[in-house]
Amino acid sequence: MKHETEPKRYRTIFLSDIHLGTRGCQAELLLDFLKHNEADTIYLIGDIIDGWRLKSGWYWPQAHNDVVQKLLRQVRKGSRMLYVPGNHDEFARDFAGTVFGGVEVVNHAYHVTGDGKRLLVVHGDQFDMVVQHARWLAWLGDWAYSVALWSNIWVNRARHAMGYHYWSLSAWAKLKVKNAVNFISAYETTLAEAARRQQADGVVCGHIHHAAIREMNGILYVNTGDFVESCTAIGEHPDGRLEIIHWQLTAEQRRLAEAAAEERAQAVTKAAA
Ligand SMILES: [Mn+2]
Repeated sequence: MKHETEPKRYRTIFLSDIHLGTRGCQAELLLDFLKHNEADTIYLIGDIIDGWRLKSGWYWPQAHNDVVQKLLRQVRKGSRMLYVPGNHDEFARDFAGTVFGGVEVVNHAYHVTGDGKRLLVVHGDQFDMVVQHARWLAWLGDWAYSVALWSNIWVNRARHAMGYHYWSLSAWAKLKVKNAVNFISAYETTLAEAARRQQADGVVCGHIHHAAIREMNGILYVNTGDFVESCTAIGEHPDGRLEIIHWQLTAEQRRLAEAAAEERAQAVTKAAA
């Protein structure tokens, strides 16, 4: 793997969808990543700890502790860390506006890049409903769009309260829609549109476990990917240039990741049935 060298220093690192507390989490690879990469600012963009999965059975090996310790060590060493919760760690949304061990918890953030671009930072699950009803909402306009955003949160809170798993449109669409590309592109369009509505130059999000950096009608769309299936992060260089960082999986790790993804897909099918 990587050689023992000084860690690489980025202006910013964006990470999401780590899913600590699940067997799918690539904690060892993430530890390796954190050992070799540092940043002035680190954004944790949701689904960092999988509270949904932990509720149905405690799984917390030492490596998952080590990830938390390693992240907090970066804070002690002077990194600014912002935690933007997602749907799997939505318990943390109740703590938005507070600071825990030097980590700022916020529901969304705006990041200004080295070259002055203003980027909306948000996990992205809030837009599942919008993706699903994109055509109607475009026709009905801003009001319906806002209602859909809110109702998605409440629909899932209600499902949670009744003991259902979070109903994930992304996972559902990946299963039901033969052409997952359609779903991904609808999600990307929706998130870029959300950034435009906020007068931002772009968006950095996660949620669909699909890393990307692309320009869409003048809006920059950035997705961090995940540390379950693809093991990717986004790094920002001092001049504002963004790159997808791929941290390699071994064959065995890939096998485990695929098994975990399959298990997750089955859980979603059950929940959606
Ligand atoms: Mn998510």
